[in-house]
Amino acid sequence: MTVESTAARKTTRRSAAGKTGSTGSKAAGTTGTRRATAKKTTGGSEPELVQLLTPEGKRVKNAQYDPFVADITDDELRGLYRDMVLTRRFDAEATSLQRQGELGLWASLLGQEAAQIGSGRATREDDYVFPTYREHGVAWCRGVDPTNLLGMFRGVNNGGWDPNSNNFHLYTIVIGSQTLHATGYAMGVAKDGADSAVIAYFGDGASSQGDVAEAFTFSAVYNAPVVFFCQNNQWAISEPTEKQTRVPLYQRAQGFGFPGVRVDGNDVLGCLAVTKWALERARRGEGPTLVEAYTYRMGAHTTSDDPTRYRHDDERVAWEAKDPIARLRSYLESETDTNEGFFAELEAESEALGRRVREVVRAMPDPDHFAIFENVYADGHALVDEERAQFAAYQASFADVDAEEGEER
Ligand SMILES: Cc1ncc(C[n+]2csc(CCOP(=O)(O)OP(=O)(O)O)c2C)c(N)n1
Ligand SMILES: [Mg+2]
Repeated sequence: MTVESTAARKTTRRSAAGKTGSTGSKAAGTTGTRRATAKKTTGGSEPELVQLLTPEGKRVKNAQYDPFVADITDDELRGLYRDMVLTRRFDAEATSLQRQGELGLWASLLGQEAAQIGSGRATREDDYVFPTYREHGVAWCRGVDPTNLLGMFRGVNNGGWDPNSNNFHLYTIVIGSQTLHATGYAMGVAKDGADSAVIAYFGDGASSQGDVAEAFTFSAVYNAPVVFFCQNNQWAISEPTEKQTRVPLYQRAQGFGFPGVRVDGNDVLGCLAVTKWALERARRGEGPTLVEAYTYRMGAHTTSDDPTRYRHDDERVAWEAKDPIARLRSYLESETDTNEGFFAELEAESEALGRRVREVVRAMPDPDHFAIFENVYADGHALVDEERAQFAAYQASFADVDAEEGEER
């Protein structure tokens, strides 16, 4: 039995006895009712976690998933490390840019680098990816220039890249809806007779959405070649996972008739292997898979959020010991011939990336203020015309003020 499941059972006993335990809901400052503290293991079997690399950087054998990473070279391992370091650096830069007023908002992926790089590197060029708004690491793997991710967060465009150039769909803010887009796309892939696969990213919170349940049903009955990659980062803004489910999320798949697996989301090798396995099942026509990457959102939900209002810092500190980048570094240092020069060069490359991101963002041109009205209906609409006129009058009111100020001077 895992430590986690032991703790969960103890808490279940405590809450069944009518006492409040140290649960997520208590940490959130709400009263711990029996209903709110119902544990996720109720009704499900004990959670199993696939892990190929421990937090200490030790390789663990796994008969089922080892074959999917058996031929990985030391150079490729260094490549995964580089991906994670550069993604984290880019993410930190974007957070700073928001604090400097250069971006309106940013959703950090801090802590989720292994889940995203492992799964992203498992995809093939002809696969199609449907992300949420936090998949900066997956975008990196798909070859989307990171600066293209920033236009929407700066408010100067509605996306910033052509989805079909990299088979990486635009970021989706409507929680869970991309799982349906992915399912429909995957059904189309199957009809075309192609052997590519589709992967849909979503979060633990999104798992409660009707769209996700519909996507599970449709993909199962149509045997669609889609992988549902759920990053369980333990929080949906301020809601803990306990408020989303009574069983470990990966076990939900069973009820829909396809396999589910929980992988250590901070283990890049594990995520790579499990996602490759799931994508290959899809390619062989064996239908959907649910992968639950068990990870942690180390930062705030977005730059508009303050997690100190609803979670204890000791939780974050505990997850820091499972850092995805540190564990691969330990492995590289102890098990491969990776030298200090590699890490030093990567540091310089990170700095250069940060500089480029700053420069590109600051140089992004402001959009035409009226463009938004042109992207609503193909043939125009009376209401949009009315709103355009109202906005034009509003803009003109500033021209009057400017003129008056000019006269005073
Ligand atoms: C349909 C819908 N409902 C509510 C929201 C507001 N919202 C934005 S993010 C979020 C939480 C999502 O949590 P999760 O799925 O766990 O993803 P995470 O942000 O943790 O990556 C919510 C409720 C939304 N964007 N769309
Ligand atoms: Mg979440």
